Amino acid sequence: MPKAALVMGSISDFDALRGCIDTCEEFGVELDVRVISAHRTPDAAAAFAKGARANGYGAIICAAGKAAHLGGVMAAYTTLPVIGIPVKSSALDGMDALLSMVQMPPGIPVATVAIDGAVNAALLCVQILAGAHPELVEKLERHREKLAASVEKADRQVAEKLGK
Ligand code: RP5
Repeated sequence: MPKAALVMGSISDFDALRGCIDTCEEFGVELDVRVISAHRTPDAAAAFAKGARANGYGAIICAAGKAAHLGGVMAAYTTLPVIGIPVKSSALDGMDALLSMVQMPPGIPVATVAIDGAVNAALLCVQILAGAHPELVEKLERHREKLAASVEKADRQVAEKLGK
């Protein structure tokens, strides 16, 4: 079974991450969900990242707010792909977390999604895992078809509203 980790910096991030958890479940990805802080439990963050590949994860999703260093710290300790979710948990509405995550120095990338972009983080994770788990490719294609169908439905609804 494809397996990934979702690590958040604080339990206060949890509600913003529901979409990530639900989407991974929808695709049949085993997701281990943890709270580990780059600042408050730095040794645990390093140990988790160092052991992640041996523990069977295909990617690590890191969610954090404010000075969001969790993704960068995890990425420094593993060659697994790290996906960052900047969480809107500050007076700066998540811009601080976005810039902390996305502005990584060359050599240590963090694939950063939008502020509170939990669903896209999960989809990107599934796309990465699909490289080693081809059964996910078909699920991704069906998901895209559903997206297209919902846009086409909305298009018809707008036409009806306008009496066309
Ligand atoms: C970050 O600081 C966490 O990811 C969270 O978004 C933010 C605030 O944490 P708490 O003070 O609510 O624990 O490290």
